[in-house]
Amino acid sequence: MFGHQDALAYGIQGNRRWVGEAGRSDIKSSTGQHPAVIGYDLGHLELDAPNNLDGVPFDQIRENIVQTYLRGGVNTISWHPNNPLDLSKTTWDAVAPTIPRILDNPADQKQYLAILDKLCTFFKSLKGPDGEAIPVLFRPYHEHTGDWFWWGAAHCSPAAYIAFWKLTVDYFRGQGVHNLLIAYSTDFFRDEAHYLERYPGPEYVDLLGFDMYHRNAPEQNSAFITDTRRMVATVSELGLRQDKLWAITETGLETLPDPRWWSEVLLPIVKDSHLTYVLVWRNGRPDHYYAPYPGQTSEADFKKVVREHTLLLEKPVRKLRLYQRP
Ligand code: BMA
Repeated sequence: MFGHQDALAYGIQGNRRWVGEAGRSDIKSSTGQHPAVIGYDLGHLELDAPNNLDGVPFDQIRENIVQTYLRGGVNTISWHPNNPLDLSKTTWDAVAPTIPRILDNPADQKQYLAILDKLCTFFKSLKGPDGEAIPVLFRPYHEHTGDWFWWGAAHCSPAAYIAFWKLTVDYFRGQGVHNLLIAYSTDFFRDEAHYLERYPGPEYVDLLGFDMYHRNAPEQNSAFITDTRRMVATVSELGLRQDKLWAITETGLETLPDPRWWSEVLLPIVKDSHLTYVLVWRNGRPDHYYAPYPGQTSEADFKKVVREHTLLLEKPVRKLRLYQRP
């Protein structure tokens, strides 16, 4: 399946943005259908803000999750939270030692769990027309092999990260949140041991993923393809062994200057990989986007790959009837 972050929230139109138009997505404008997988982010829900960190109203996120579920698409949620112990610090501010404090200090832990309560309320509010809970793929504390988020590798030990993950997932379960599939999603990793260094175990994860961006095209094309294929092989071997799904949870080439990026870079990576999905990041601004839109340089190539290969948009996925509605 092909996924796009914030696909329904905004996009690019020439050198401008469009924002919040019901039923619109850049992929649909190009191909006639939405992506099969839609990504959302809950960053700033912890602040009780009306909009997420990229300006998308939470009410609109909820509505788009419901509508996507009804159309037969798949919803995945990431979270770029501010620091739970100092909400004035962003997701990118290193405030050591946040995780050890949450684990060891009861007052700090209480403060953290109060933030998780806000997510519980949001997850429980995802209901279909018959009151049924809508399943979503939740991907917390991602890219943790990197150091740029407060939960990154430089800011806590592997044991602390694992304990923190278990605390979080156990808390959701304890609060009766049962509509989550959980994605474990590193950034770049060297090998299986590195991938598994902070893995909380098969009881706490449903999907094995990683984020990997293509930078410095075209010089880095073959290195990107080789590295990413190697990482796909690792998660697919592990997925088969542990009976988990696997996916490329974020990727893309910013502003897509290569007219054949889809067929010549992405396709060699995803072909025959049995990945559940590959998601490209958001079409945030004319200088920060990862999916084609009408008139974009790589649009024709994207359409060709969708037409000729097994990169699925929403319509064929809808026919699979992934969800059995009661
Ligand atoms: C990053 C960028 C930021 C954004 C963040 C969370 O990769 O797109 O502009 O705020 O993701 O969506």
